[in-house]
Amino acid sequence: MKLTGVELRRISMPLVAPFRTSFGVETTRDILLLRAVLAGPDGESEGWGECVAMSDPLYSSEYVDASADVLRRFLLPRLFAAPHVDGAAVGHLLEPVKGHWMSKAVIETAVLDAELRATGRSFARELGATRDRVPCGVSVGIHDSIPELLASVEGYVSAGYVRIKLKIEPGWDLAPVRAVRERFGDDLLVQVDANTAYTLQDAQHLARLDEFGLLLIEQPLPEEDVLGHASLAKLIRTPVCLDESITSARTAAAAITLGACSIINIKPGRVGGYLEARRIHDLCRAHGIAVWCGGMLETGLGRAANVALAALPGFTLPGDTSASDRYFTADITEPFVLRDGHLDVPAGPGLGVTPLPAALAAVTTSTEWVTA
Ligand code: NPG
Repeated sequence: MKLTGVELRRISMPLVAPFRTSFGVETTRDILLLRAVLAGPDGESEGWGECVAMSDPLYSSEYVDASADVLRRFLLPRLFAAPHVDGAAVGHLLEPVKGHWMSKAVIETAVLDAELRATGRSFARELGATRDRVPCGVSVGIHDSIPELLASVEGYVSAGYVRIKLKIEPGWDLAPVRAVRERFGDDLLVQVDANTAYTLQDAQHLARLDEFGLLLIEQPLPEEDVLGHASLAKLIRTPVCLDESITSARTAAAAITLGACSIINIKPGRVGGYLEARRIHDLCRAHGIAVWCGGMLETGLGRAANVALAALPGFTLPGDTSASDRYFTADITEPFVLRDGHLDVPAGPGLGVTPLPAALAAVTTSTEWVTA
């Protein structure tokens, strides 16, 4: 197939409630969607992808304006110039461009979606999914007070979420975790996520989380501090999980070898796409490292692909794959609905979902058509 054109579409999606992490507050998701059009022997096909980059480079160095720019100027021209493009080829064709994992991921996903739609195959099946529904966790932001946090957690627990992730930062760690344990008991699956907010000097303090029987602590130290995580893992009993530090199967292999983590959060956008995400899954499975699927406040489009990935056999922990209504009052696809703590894995061709035209139009802030 040949890539003939790409639509870059920006949408603005207000969140149902502000989402606060150690690096900032999200109130509206400013999202870049990409629609790829390919021509093949049997005619044209098109596919969609959702870029997970945020407005500001605070989670990682990537941000949405930069993503549109690098796609326009460096990534798409390489693909337009290639005589043959399919999902498996995108990663190789874009390898000379350094970094920009989220931007590479969105075009690879759209090409895969187009290719699979054209041949009637589902994304989940193609990746190697072995389940038709996945258990779901929910990520709970930093709140202004413990009572407000407990009210939020209460709502999610009664909705059926099977695992709670609490965002933490210095000054908001032991007390919220203790309060959630006291209120909901020891059986609730609870984990924490620091988004790089601590240093190795905080090891003794973080060891005080040990008594709460957490599933894991996610990315306590800076992205580049893989050795620091290896040291920390020896000083605390809570299993260390990496997110920001893992940008490829290669960095995952290094982190595992160094003993920096016993669990990995796989976010396809952070590692350049679903095919690299699958390689990390395979690597972790071979090494006995548990994985789970992270989230970046995606719409139904990105969620469909994440849920497909989360259905692979090595995803043994519930992911940040929450239902549409956890994020938005109106999703751009048919909403993902939590049933018995699970989301169904889409089974139709490609991602199995497409944006609903009216819903998409209502949130679109700009569109741009890019060709060779
Ligand atoms: O449910 O999609 C979701 C959000 C899960 O906490 C979540 N994501 O650090 O993992 C993270 C965090 C995040 C959110 C990161 C927004 C970057 C931006």
